[in-house]
Amino acid sequence: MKTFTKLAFLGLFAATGIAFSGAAADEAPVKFGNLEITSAFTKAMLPGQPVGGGYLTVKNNGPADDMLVSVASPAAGTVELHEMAMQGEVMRMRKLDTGIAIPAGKTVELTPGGLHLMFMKVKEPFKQGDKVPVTLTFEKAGKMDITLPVEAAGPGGHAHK
Ligand SMILES: [Cu+2]
Repeated sequence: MKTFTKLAFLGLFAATGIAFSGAAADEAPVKFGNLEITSAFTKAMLPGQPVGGGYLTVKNNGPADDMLVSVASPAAGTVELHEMAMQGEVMRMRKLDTGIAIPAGKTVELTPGGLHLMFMKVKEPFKQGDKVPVTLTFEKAGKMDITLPVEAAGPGGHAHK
């Protein structure tokens, strides 16, 4: 039903010549064992900007806790797991060395202003419309490959100085 609707829309857009641009949130969840990934995206970077944030939602449908322990991407020298949090009156980010817990039965969101992936030493600034390949390593589920569509630069991201 959902597929049919989507196809019908695509047909309509094709017929009327309107460009179709899919939002990340509309893309089907990527399932991997008991884990389900949705809303994965990153943002376009300014020229010369060497770092950028990555965002996604992980749902753990299984009976056991898991943990996102590391992330890698051929598009970045390193990828760290970060958290934005208020320290007194200043918003700071913190590197999470042990990883991000994905408790059994819970959904964990990595979003602008909160938990996020941090792409460091990026070779080519991400451009809107690109897809960034990422390998997520979970403590129990193991390695999982996904792609993050690059959305327009804009508010909600964060820049490092
Ligand atoms: Cu960060």
